[in-house]
Amino acid sequence: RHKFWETQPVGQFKDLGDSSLPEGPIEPPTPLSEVKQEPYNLPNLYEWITCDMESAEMCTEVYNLLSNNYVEDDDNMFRFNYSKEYLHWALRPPGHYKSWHIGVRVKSSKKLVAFITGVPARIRVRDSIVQKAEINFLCVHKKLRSKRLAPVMIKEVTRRVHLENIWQAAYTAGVVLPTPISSCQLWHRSLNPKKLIDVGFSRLGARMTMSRTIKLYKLPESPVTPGFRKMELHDVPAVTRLLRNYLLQFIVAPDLDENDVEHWLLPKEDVVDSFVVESPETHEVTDFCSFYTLPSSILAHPNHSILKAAYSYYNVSTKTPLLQLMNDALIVAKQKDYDVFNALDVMQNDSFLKELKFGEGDGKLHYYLYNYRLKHVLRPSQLGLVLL
Ligand code: NHW
Ligand code: EN5
Repeated sequence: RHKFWETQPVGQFKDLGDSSLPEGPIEPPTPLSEVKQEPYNLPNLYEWITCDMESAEMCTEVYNLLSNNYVEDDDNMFRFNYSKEYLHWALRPPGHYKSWHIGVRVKSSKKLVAFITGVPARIRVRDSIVQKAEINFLCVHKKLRSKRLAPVMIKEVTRRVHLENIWQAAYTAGVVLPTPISSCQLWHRSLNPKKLIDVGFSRLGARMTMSRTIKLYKLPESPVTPGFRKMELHDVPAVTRLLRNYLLQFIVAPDLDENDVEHWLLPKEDVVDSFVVESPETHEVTDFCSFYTLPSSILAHPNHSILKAAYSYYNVSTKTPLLQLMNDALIVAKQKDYDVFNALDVMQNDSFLKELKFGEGDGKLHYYLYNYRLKHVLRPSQLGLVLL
């Protein structure tokens, strides 16, 4: 069934429910001298490149490949359109390796036709901190699909991760592979219902008119929580403390230090937005919320070409009820002209999704670990990790 994945150190379907298998790494690390030193072979027409994401030209080539060939919904109506600024941010966290930004070109024309990336990160699984790569942006040009290029790309990124003495990875996908550590549901909160309906992202509910729908999703003009403001550089220590403490309750979560928080959560225009609640009395930071910006191209619509979507990222409430904090996040997203606010049912998100009028989407997101076995599949609420 899975000719490639059956050969890899990942949980296999046949082992699901076999709790005699130990939790932890599936294979031990090998000495670095035993890691293959040369790249895997590509079909003869193609060559490997390492993508210098500092170069504006390279960034544009990657952007063009992804904006034309990356993930679409089941009905091919929308395609993710990660911006160049977003890619630059996503691929250059503290300690990133240029060698993990991998492209494939056609030798003759130099055209970029495939891509895969890794970035380093630490993850906590129960009590163990594990160094890992987060793998993302696997993409093969539409005209080169089903030629078994993806397994070569995956083996090559694995090799380059191994060369840095890292032996685990995490990734998410909309498709089911051997085997998810958790399967999450995507939820959507309409901010601009008229446009969403016009472009086919959502439908007018039964017995609903457009004006009743617009009224249903109406939000206040500005956040209601006193002390709600944009996160600033001097908030990094407080946000790191809040977040580290909050994430302890989940079985799988990132292990973030102040450098990570500065990179991943300090606001970057049209890439990541973060807000804190600073108590007007004590000036303590008590709560935090964030979302990232991932527009989608609207394929084949006469009047609209871009859907502006915010994706819930990390949120921590200690004083402000989570429901109110997330309502304020919806309000600022609406102020900033997003069309829709998306969220997974991970962490404590279940507690606000229905009340804040999110609806279930038609897409799922499956989470995976490479070379790390868990005894049981996790409920989304046991997962404290959001990948880009
Ligand atoms: S998920 C988004 C992936 N990208 C897209 O969906 C974009 C549109 N699609 C494409 O570009 C986020 C192609 O369809 C792709 C497959 C390239 C997806 N993950 O070349 P073949 C990520 O980036 C398996 C993993 O003929 P293709 C996460 C498939 O099951 N495997 O197919 C990436 C089959 O194997 P099997 C996937 O359609 C995580 C084989 O590929 C997959 O031309 C990567 C078929 O290959 C997916 N999303 O190209 C893993 N989709 O065994 C990282 C298909 O079933 C692992 N396949 O026969 C960790 C590595 C690091 C370890 C470090 C220690
Ligand atoms: C790697 N980091 O399927 C990520 N999107 O629901 C790669 N559906 O937008 C993997 N089909 O339900 C990503 N509208 C996996 C996701 C791939 C993209 C995807 C889904 C997620 C999506 C929309 C549009 C569907 C169009 C037809 C959807 C309904 C919204 C409605 C709003 C009002 C209340 C009810 C729900």
